[in-house]
Amino acid sequence: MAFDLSLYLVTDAALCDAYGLEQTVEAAVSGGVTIVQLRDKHASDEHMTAQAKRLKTLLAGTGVPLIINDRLQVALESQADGLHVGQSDAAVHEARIAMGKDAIIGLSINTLAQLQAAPVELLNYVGLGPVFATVSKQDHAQPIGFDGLAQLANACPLPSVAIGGLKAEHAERVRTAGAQGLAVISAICGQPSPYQAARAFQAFSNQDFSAP
Ligand code: TZP
Ligand code: MG
Repeated sequence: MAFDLSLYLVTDAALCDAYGLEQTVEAAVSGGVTIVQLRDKHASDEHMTAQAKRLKTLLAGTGVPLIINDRLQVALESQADGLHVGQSDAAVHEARIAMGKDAIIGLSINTLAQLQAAPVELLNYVGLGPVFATVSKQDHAQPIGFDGLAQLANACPLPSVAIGGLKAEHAERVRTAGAQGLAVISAICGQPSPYQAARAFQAFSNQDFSAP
């Protein structure tokens, strides 16, 4: 499946609770989100698989892929479009073999050494960050700032998406640093209007929002 990293929504169960997970995703996609990652550090595989199946149905026909954070079994059972793994998560090799050549597989990267060690031939994109410190991820790695982002994005042979404390007003600087898009949790999840929150990212970008 073709994918566009321009505005990458990562869900958070607690933050999405008020508005509803499916309602948040639906509104955010109407507002311009181009790719969705279901992320839940606490749910059982069964619960997450059921949610993933509902999101798959909701996203059908929109061209917006569904990526699962960490859980290969959930991705397989829900027939999600891809999997995103962190440095200490399931092996990329295993995921590629299990999910096949068309799956979208992404890896989180925080340092140049991690980028150099990444199996880029098995990946479709990388997540670079955190750009800023954030309360949305416990024990996140050292923030890299826009300079670190630029260094990693420019050294990276794959499309990249920046993450960590990003808001609409950062869209321009992220693109200037060389990343294809912004990944966000709290700038959309838990906002009074996830639709307006997603739209705000386009207002801050005076360029075409799609990946080059
Ligand atoms: N990985 C690095 S930072 C982060 C993740 C999942 C959380 C991003 O959340 P927010 O609210 O957009 O800062
Ligand atoms: Mg992880």
